[in-house]
Amino acid sequence: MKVTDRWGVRPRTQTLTFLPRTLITDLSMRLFLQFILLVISCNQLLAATPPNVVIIYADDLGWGDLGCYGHPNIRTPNLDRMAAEGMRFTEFYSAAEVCTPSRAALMTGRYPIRNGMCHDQFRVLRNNAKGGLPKDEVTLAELLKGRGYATGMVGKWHLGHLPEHLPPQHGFDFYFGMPFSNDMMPAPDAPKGRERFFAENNAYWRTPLIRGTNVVEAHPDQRQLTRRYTDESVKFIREHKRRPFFLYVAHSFPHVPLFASEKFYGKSPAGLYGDVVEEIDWSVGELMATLRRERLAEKTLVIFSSDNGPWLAYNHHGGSAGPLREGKGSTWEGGMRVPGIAWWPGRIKPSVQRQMATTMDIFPTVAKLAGAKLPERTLDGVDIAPLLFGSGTVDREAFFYYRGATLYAARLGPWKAHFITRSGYGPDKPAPQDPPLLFHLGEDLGENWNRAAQQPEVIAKIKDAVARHRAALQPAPTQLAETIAQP
Ligand SMILES: [Ca+2]
Repeated sequence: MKVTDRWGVRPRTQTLTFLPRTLITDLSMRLFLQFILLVISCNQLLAATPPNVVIIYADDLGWGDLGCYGHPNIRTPNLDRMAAEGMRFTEFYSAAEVCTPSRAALMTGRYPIRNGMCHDQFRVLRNNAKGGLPKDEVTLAELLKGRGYATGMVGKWHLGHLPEHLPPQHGFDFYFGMPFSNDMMPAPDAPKGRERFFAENNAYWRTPLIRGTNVVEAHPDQRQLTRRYTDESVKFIREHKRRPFFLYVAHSFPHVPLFASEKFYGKSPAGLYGDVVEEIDWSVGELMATLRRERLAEKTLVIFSSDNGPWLAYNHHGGSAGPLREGKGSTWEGGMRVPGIAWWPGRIKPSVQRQMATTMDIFPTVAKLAGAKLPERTLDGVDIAPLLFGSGTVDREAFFYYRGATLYAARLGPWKAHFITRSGYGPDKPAPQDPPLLFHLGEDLGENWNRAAQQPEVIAKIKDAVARHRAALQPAPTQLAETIAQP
């Protein structure tokens, strides 16, 4: 019998008495087909249902700090599993080299120069800053809230600490965390300088914990921070499992000063820095286990990344950018290329993604998945759904490396031109480069071999791209300079 005959609809007169085997086969096939149709329609329904979105953002975690990015001593089994089950990006970029501008870009999908969340001298919002993310910016939380999402944030905000700038004013229904970096309010009697950082003494630090817009603890025990952020995140997921939710978990670590809970302290072969990263890895594992337990895994896009590269100025308390040059604060690759992992079982295939992507891409990508209309303004991120779901490439002309409000470098395809160079935190002054230094990032990951003399036409193309970017750019007044009287 031909397959097509079997698949045909048989007359109802046929009964088990006459043709039992054929009919059983026929019934099985019909049931099988119905099952297939059900699976297809369920998949279509799932595809049409806005996914939950979880962004886990580490602070100052380097490109080379995870097992799945090649670190030999820091044990990160949960992030390694996330990478093995999802998509691990080799060329994932933060839009800035330090905290505040990086977070502004993540929340808005725009270079910080467009909303004033950068400054050449101050670099980040200080603990006496008056400014914050401008109210007329549209955050990812506001966008998703408008689509009926429950929105929660746990951890370090650093986009303005005054009540009018905190997460509840920017679309988050729930907030628990630190308003800025964990080193920004040292105790008055603490030792000065780096000794304070290496002392491993929680009494030296006073960055408060906030719930909603109220300070709930003035001197929290930072050794418990990662554990407490994890507990709050797990609780948020459980409480909102029946509707689409957006959860932004921004860990305070491995930004210095480093602290880990008793369970992790002194355990890593990589020292205290390893302890801290291994505790963050544990935290990721807890969130993933919660998603699985609550049967949310196939409805949830989880993205893990870091706000900038490792803070090399802190010696063994700083991380590693692996084969990349320099670290936090610089526009060399080590300052801005960071780990990037995307996970969504059933939608994202296990793979290594070698095309570039940036934290600014999350905004338009998630907006589309949620069926949200993009705000009418220039976005610098692009929809990376074709990369995530394997349907093609994305149309991205160039990537611009800003340090503060100044463009230092630009990347076009595999080529990167440095117009100004400077170490992240060294004493050196900005060094203009004319002609610019030119590196091929595919062949020369460490940016060691200047090819400018051989590739004048590549430099010309990059200069054109920079000129087009500048011509269309309207820098906003900075939010980072003005201060209040006292913190
Ligand atoms: Ca940072």
